[in-house]
Amino acid sequence: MSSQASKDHPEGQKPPLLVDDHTVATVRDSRILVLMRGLPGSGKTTLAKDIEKKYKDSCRLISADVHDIKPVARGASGGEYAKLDDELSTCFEKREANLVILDDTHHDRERLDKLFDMANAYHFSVVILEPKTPWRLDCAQLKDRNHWKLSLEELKNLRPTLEKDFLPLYFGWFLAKRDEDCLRKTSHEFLEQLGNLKAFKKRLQAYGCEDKQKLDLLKYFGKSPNILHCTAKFCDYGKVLGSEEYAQQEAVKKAYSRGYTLHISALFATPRTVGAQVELTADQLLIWPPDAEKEVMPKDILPRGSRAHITLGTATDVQDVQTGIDLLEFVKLQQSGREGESLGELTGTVAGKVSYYDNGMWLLNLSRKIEVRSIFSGYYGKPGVQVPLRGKKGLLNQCQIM
Ligand code: 2AM
Repeated sequence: MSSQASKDHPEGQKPPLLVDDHTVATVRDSRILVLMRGLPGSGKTTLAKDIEKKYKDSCRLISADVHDIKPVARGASGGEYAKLDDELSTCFEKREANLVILDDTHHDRERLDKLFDMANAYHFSVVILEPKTPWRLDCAQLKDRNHWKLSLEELKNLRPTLEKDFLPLYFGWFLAKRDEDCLRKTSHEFLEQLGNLKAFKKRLQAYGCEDKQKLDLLKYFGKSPNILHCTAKFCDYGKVLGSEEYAQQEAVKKAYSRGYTLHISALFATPRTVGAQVELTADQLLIWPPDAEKEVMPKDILPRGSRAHITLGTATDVQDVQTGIDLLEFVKLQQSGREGESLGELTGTVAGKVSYYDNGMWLLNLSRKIEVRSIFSGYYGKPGVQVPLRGKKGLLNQCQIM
């Protein structure tokens, strides 16, 4: 980092994707769109260039300044973004970089929505970064620092659109692309082996089939989240009570854009969902909301973190949120002393014992935990963006096994 930038962004305030080795390695295997956000002159460009320098060839920096787009308070008509958007979609389409940084004020909600849609379409997760410079909201100082020569009044008009944190639909750990591909493959393997298990074929009624019929579980769980993730806090863009307080927590702020390894101990399928059980580490529990289990099971006392999961697929008309509820049903049964009926073993990447818990609830206790790398961030786009569960053939199958 240049000495000026170092002064502007003291060590403790640099984002993890600049200073944390594990995060840097994870980012390199992810697809991420970084949106720089802040008033003109607040230090976005310095930070963006530092990130570009760190990631070199795997990174692409696209700047609104280069396209001569002046930041104005009212929603831009959009026309001035045509060239920049062309550059951005070409970059996504041609896979020119797996880390794309967009340097703009990003104060306009409509503009952001368009970018979230584009990121979704190309399976990029989004990280919003704001410079932490002491003058970032000080219009008097920004007046002399911004190269657009915006007046004090113009800056004051822009400020309200940028001083509040931008809350996502949910915060969570988003899997690195490479690890996501592996886990999708593992999930297919699980469903294929489970579907072929004699004991499963004998217990198909809960899945709306006659026993001994052939059920294609990959078809049954038709949809999967666009980017596999483990939700930490559902915020509904700030409408959920407590979401603002969650986002303000020091631990959450520190975690944002940081790389984490998630440990998967079991896979499960029910007539509604297929998912992976995640065992959170002490570090990860620091950003796990204390009421996460109570939110969906208010009457029960369940271990903290026991809802942590990755939705792998859902049956027709079932919402993703059901996966965590299904997982907690297993946890509740186990808490009451039910171990499940041991009905077989799976092999290969999904080696482990299969237990049956009635009502079509199957749990695979993995012999060896699966590790997947992820970045803690937010999902800011529209709800319900999904992809078909049956993915491309020939995905990598090299998940790291503990
Ligand atoms: P999931 O984490 O169980 O897969 C958008 O709906 C995302 O937020 C989904 O990933 C969903 O499920 C998660 N989510 C968590 N809590 C939710 C809630 N109370 N309502 C809706 N979705 C929720």
